[in-house]
Amino acid sequence: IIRAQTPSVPQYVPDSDFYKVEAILRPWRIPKVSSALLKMGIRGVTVSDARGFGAQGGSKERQGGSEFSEDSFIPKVKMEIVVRKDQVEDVIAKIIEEARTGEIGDGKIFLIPVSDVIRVRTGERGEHAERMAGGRSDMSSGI
Ligand code: AKG
Repeated sequence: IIRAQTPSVPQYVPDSDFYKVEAILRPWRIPKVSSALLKMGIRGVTVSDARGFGAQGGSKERQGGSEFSEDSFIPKVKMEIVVRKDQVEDVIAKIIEEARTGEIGDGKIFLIPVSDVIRVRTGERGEHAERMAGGRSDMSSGI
């Protein structure tokens, strides 16, 4: 019997085992986002101070005739998390839940396919390199 199946994992293009979730967020929301990710068992989060602007050109309100200037770059934090494909949607949903204010300037999330993950200490690759002690699999197995 062939049943219609709703894929639990969306068909990302291009397909990959791992993806980088790259989020440009409000700095003051970062503690909220990172502690929520930690609670879900996500380990391995990188943050960098960033400065940027989006469609508004860095201004809080659209102003006719206002020109872009370097001063318009607004402080943001770039958060980068590499996860398995099956974790992507949970991570994105959690970031939105914790980072969203509904106001202009909440930021953006990019999803980037990752060819491989290599742990520097051991040379492990792929699933072995991505997995971290204290991560989601350890939490669910009660370690
Ligand atoms: C933009 O430049 O598109 C903005 O969203 C500016 C507002 C902000 O980032 O606080």
